[in-house]
Amino acid sequence: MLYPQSNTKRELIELNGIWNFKLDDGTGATNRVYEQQLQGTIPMPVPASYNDLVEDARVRDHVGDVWYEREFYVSEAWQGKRIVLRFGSVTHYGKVWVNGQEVMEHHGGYTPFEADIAPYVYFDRKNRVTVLVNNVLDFTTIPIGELQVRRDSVGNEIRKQDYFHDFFNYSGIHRPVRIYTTAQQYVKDITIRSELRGQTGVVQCEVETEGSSNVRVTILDEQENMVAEASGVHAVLEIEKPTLWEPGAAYLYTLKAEVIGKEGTVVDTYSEPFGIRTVKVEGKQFLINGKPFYFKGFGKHEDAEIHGKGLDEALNIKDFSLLKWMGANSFRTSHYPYAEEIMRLADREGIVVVDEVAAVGLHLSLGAYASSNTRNTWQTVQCQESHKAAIKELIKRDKNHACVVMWAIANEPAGEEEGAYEYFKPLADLTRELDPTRPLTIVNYYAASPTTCKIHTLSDVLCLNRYVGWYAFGNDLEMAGRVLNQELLAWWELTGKPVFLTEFGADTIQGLTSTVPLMWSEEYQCEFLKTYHQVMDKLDFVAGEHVWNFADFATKQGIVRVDGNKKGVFTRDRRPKKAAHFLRERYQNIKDYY
Ligand code: BDP
Repeated sequence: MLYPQSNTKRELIELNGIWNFKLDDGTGATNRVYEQQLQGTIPMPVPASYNDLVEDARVRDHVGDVWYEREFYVSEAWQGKRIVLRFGSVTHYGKVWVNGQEVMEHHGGYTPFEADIAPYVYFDRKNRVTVLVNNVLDFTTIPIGELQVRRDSVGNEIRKQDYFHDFFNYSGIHRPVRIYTTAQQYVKDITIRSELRGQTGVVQCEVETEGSSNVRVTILDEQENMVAEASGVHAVLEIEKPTLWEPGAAYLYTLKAEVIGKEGTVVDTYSEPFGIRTVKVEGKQFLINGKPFYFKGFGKHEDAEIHGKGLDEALNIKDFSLLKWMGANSFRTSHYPYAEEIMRLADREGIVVVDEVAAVGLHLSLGAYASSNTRNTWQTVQCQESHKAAIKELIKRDKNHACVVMWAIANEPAGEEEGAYEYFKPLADLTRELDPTRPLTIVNYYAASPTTCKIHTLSDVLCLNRYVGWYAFGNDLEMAGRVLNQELLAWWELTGKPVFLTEFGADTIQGLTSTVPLMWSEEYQCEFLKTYHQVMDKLDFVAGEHVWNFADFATKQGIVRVDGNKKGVFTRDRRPKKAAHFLRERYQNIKDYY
């Protein structure tokens, strides 16, 4: 799925801005409200989550359908072209009508979808696009959730959305909405894989086209000099002594694919940036360009005041600036695919990314998030098909990003429960088949220990989330250090694979300080991190560390969360806690390659 672009053959317009919005009362779809202009709407920005934008708990906590609508024009000059309407993401389900006619629907809240709307648009008057957005999570969706339905004293139905992950269920049209045009013969998709043979960069390129398979492929360097060219939909191009994409020193080539029509003229063109770099797991090391790379950074969230999970390019630039200020070189897209704009920024800024699908909460017996009746996760969920679709869509979207060095196909699933292997084996096989060039991981929860975990053989890197010193042995960091050390050694002895601490952190209230490290204080967060550092620094099979979390973030309400999760090293408005300064000292002194 190519990112939309405008160029000499393609035009693009943005449909971002203020849309009409209303909550659905449960009857909208059956009453076919999309056939007319919506009545009784309020203004709502796109992209954004709607939850925090109206001073009404019914909006914030709405469960079910909502409606978005706006008008748009298409140029007369577009007649005869494909006119593609594309949503960067709609969380978690979207159905779209143009001028009252259904054009597409999509399940899954974090990947793009599009359709050619040319048959439905008017060229001589205004058009109307109507979107139904639904935020219900159940055991068939990714992530999973459970709908609780009860009646109040007067018999009205009350729906509550329960879910098993620790971030707020923000909903809405979260990413840009665009229309772009192409000719009828066009570039559908491009897959680029690069490797190094001696001093030569070998770039394999597959171009999927519609209408004509007469394709010219050229590679341009950053100065736009042509460095290689070929023709055909399967091309192998060579670049002598290429400049590699390196962490902290990104270099992006551009692959330009041109579709040649009958008369020998170019009918469509698409330019895809890509980097030349290799990744490989070898013994205890994670190699980028053949050198052992050490991950230092964070688990993040797409989360901010007011916007919720809506794309905010200013926030993203700020976050990348903070990552650099910290000396971090990487982050994980915990716990869902992030906006394409973020991935492009990471490519350009040389930040390494572990790319995660939204398979989070697949652990029905997990601590405070467990529902009252404990169930075997794998006998209860029915989401393997959606999970497969989520993996396919993620890889299709992100396969050409140099920044992506590993796929995380789930976060903290119940790896210790019967049925885990049977659930994950086909998913791991699928991931490897779709992308044999990158390692994969299933991020581990402590209950799936070296003695109980049934799925560690499926991961190339053992990514562990650990909270000893917080949820267990809180206020006993000495003991926490010992437990952690023992467990890491046990993993290494069992598997011989690199260990990557993908989460560890302590909730910390900014401004709560103490002379001795008391839990929740800024000092405790520093001491907690120090305990982990001391353990990891003695173990040469540890290939990385991502602190949980980069910044404080919103969660569902509950007795373990005071205004959200406070494990951020930065506050939600991106002010540094003491730990940011402490960690900065460390990260600045750890080299990307060791
Ligand atoms: C881990 C989860 C993460 C939570 C974190 C926490 O992966 O999403 O936010 O714990 O409890 O289990 O802070």
